[in-house]
Amino acid sequence: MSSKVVGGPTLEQKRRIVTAIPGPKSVEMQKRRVEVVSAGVSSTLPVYVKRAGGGIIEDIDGNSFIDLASGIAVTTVGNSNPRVVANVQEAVEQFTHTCFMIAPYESYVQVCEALSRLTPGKHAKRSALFNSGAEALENAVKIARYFTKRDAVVVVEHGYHGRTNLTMAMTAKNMPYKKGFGPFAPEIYRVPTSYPFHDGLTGAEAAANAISRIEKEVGPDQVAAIVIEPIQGEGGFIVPAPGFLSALAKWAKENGVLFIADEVQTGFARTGSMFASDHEQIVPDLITMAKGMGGGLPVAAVTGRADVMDSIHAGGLGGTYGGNPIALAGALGAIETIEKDNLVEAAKHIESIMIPRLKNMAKQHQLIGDVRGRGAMVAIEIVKPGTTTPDPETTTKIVKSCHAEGVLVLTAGTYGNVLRFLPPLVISDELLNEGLDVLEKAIVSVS
Ligand code: PLZ
Repeated sequence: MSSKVVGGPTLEQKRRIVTAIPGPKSVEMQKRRVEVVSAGVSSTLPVYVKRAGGGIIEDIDGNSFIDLASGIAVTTVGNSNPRVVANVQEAVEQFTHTCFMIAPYESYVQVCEALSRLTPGKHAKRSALFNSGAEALENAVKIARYFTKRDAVVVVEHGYHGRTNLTMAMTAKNMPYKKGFGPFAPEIYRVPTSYPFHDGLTGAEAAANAISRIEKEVGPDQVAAIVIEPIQGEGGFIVPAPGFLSALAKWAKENGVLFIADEVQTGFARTGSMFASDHEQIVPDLITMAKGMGGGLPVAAVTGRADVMDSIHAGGLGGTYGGNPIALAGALGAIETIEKDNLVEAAKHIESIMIPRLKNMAKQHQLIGDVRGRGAMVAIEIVKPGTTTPDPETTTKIVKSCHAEGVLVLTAGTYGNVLRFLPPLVISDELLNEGLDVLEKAIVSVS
């Protein structure tokens, strides 16, 4: 990589398609890739990235895409954000690794201080740092089981929590996450969620269904924790009906069950508040975080009640790389940017542009069954016109058309019919609107 190549905010903020997608250089690269990279690892848009920043990703053929994905809700502060870059450069020259379990360093403490301050609730908290979302979930479950001396873990329909053995068991969807990869970890119980577009229930009704299932089929005194995404991500950007989460949290408290909010995708300003739990004044016992936390570097955390987190014997939590100093330098840059540049407001602003425009499109195009989301975590559900029947084929067509026109969008959902938008919070209004123009054209072309 040439040292002259700069991405980040200096990258021209302009969509530009100069070749077929993928372009000839990416096609060449793809030929090399299939000879060495496992076929089990796939890419949504097989254009090879040269640089990225702001709301743009530029590929090796010179095409520039509007980024409505943020590497799956990771580059919330923008790619190569200046504070992230400066912190990482400084840290990498000081030391690359000592292992916090061997010889500790300040950035780990600083990040945990920030997590205590930013996560919901004013109670005493402690944190432990890890490398990935799935690893944070694994540890949250370990901690909950240890503290409660109970085994059962309750998750919900359409939930996503990762690809390790335990988190595959916690994840709902078979393809592509689970098929053939079992047997899965035991003592995971899946109960109904709140999915207003499909179940038509109030939050209280949906919670009553879930709680009844737990009480009848699992037994409250067997349950260590309920683990739930406050807005379900991979499952289709499902915003639960108001009151659903708070009813579950209340039931958990009354039954000695820990309420664990998986904020891996929703955390760090993404939804127009620092954490999605804040929208319903939920104070989880434990929170799992990753993605947006690191500004693009791999770092994850579990933060929670001090009595729970400190119940673990010394040495019970850890890992060689957990809280790696380079990743933490990135995290400190990302957190500082979110706070100083008020990215919570930026996410609300993105919502104020996207939701009305998408609702307007839904009025004109019956294949948009639902428009939902909060902040810069927004989605539309594609259905057979006038019904709630999922239409994954049309969804794929829309996505392909957007990609060919230089707009990177992702799908989600158990039925593969949700188009989701996760722009970096630093995207300009112009690029965001242009991305939506391209989307609208794609929808018209398949209507
Ligand atoms: N919990 C809520 O969204 C990761 C998965 C992409 P890791 N979501 C993106 C894919 O296909 O693997 C996620 C999440 C929630 C946990 C995770 C897992 O986080 O960092 O991917 O392990």
